Amino acid sequence: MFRKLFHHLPGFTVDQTPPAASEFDEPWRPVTWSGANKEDMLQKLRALQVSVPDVNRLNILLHGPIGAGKSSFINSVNTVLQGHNTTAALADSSAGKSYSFTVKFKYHRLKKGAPGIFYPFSFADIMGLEPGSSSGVHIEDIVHVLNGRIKSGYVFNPVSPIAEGNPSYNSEPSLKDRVHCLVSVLPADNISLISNEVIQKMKDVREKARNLDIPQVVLMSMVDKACPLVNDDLKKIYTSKKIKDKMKECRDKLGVPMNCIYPVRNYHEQVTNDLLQDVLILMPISDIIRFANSYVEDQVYTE
Ligand SMILES: Nc1nc2c(ncn2[C@@H]2O[C@H](COP(=O)(O)OP(=O)(O)OP(=O)(O)O)[C@@H](O)[C@H]2O)c(=O)[nH]1
Ligand SMILES: [Mg+2]
Repeated sequence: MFRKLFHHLPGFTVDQTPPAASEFDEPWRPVTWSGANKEDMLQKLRALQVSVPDVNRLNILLHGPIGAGKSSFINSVNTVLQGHNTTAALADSSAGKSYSFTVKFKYHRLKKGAPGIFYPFSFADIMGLEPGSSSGVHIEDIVHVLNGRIKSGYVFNPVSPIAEGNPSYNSEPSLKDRVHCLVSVLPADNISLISNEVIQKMKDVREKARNLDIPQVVLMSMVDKACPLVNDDLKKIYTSKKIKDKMKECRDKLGVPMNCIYPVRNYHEQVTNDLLQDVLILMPISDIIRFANSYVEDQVYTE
């Protein structure tokens, strides 16, 4: 306003710099948004066989703050694989919730065409990490899950971790019971609001997984909420500066390299599949499954 009024006066120079662009000219990570690429990724998943005969299924564990979109991601994987809307791991839409909806530990199997046939990988999400030591899931419980000591169906107790002797406690876990890839989920629209305590818990879990050599991936959900450009056109995911900034925030908070962070838009309102959304979800799934498979292979063949 001030500039507008006085810019004609001698000695008053107007800043001619154009406003910073919100987009890069070229995507900084290549994506092939075609139906053929989607089919190719789906075909590889359909053909997948676990490299180790004793491991019939790859176990993928998702962890992260309450409402980060963990259950929605599992539903999204199912939706992409089935080609239609599903509700395998119930997600909760109640606004502003401060408790976690997912309290039961369960690996969700993914149906593969014919009845009774499942993909050789499954996903579990762990009850949201909450600030304070007396709420949310205990770090000891997460470590038990990583080691395969907690059986499917266990309901987490926020007061105390599982005890030996509990019917859901597996005292002799083997490679097939362990977690084969750990996925940390952060919401793009809210990263800065996540408490340091929750971030520290996530880093602790990551460190425990690292000690067990478990491969790790970070998913950044809610990209549509974080960036209007991406909300309008998902193809702008790797040209949006906002999204790259949010990914850098994830990198700095968790201390992970950019190349293991994947932005996704979960299925949560739509009932029909969208090609762009499917491709963006299939990219991390393909890598997660590949990392998990090579982890079990390494555990057996390099010992
Ligand atoms: N716009 C948008 N909403 C999403 C996305 N992912 C999840 N949601 C919504 O966010 C809310 C929380 O998602 P959930 O999947 O229940 O989150 P969660 O991490 O499983 O939460 P807890 O089990 O409570 O720890 C739900 O209302 C979802 O519909 C996304 O990518 N974009
Ligand atoms: Mg959940």
